[in-house]
Amino acid sequence: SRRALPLDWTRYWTLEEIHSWMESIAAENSNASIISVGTSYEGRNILGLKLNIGNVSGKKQIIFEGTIHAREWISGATVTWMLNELLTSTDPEVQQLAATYEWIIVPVLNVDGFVYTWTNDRFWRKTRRPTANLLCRGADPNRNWDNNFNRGGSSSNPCSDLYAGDYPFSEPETKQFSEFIANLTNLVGYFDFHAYGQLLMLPYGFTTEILENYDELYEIGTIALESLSAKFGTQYRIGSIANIIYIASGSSLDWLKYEFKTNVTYAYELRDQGRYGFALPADQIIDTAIETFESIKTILKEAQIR
Ligand code: ING
Ligand code: ZN
Repeated sequence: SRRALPLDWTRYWTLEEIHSWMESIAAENSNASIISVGTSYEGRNILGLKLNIGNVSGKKQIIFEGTIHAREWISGATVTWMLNELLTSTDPEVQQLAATYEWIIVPVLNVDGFVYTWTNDRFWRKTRRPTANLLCRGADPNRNWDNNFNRGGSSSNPCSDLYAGDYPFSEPETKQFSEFIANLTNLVGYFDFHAYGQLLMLPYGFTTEILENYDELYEIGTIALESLSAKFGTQYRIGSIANIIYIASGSSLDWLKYEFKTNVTYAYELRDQGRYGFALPADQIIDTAIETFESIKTILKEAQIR
């Protein structure tokens, strides 16, 4: 029996609501299908939605990764809003954008952690897999990727929020998502959503060195932040992870850039700047999503012409 579906973004949705909402989209829309990234440590499905208008093969693919960190609820809320916008917008520009790419959208990657933030600890960050320390569970899924693993900005202590994990890809969520990504044939863009701090971040986290197409991504990102702030005046800063926030090794963004050579790679620290932090009130979801989507539209417009 189908439950009543959430119809708006005036409150945060549970994992069940997010998943059943995606399932109903896939059931009602021939251009959308459910993708299963895999199964979490606690046995939950990690679900995403693939949107391919016209079901054209060979389209360039773009990933939105949401909620790799459990407590960053605005991440999944922003990602679901943007998915809905791509599906339902009447703006010809958005409709054209939606049709240009194949969208791979995973609102909640860290499903176990996310459920735990609803049931036990609103500020849980990590996965929920047991570690060598009986008292402490979970690895930081954004330090667990197989690229410069545990070489700065992470911890070997299982009780730390930055625990890199027992070994690279020790967590089923990161392992299966990386395998899913490695099987994609046309990936051109990767967007990763965190909170909070209002930053637009580029690779790398493991080094402060400026590499590959940093200058191009910086230039595009700077223009994108103008369209972001044009909506509601929200101010962001841009820079590489290691330079603008801190050294962080083993992240998904570094892996995508370094191992997978994805051209357009950005990570967001969404609203706010610390007033509410992870507990961003739900009445800011829609404006956060609107301004974020403005910046993404600009990035894809600018990146295409280069
Ligand atoms: N911030 C991110 C973190 O994992 C980040 C910053 C993003 C680092 C992308 C590396 C790559 O620490 C939060 N708030 O989680
Ligand atoms: Zn995060």
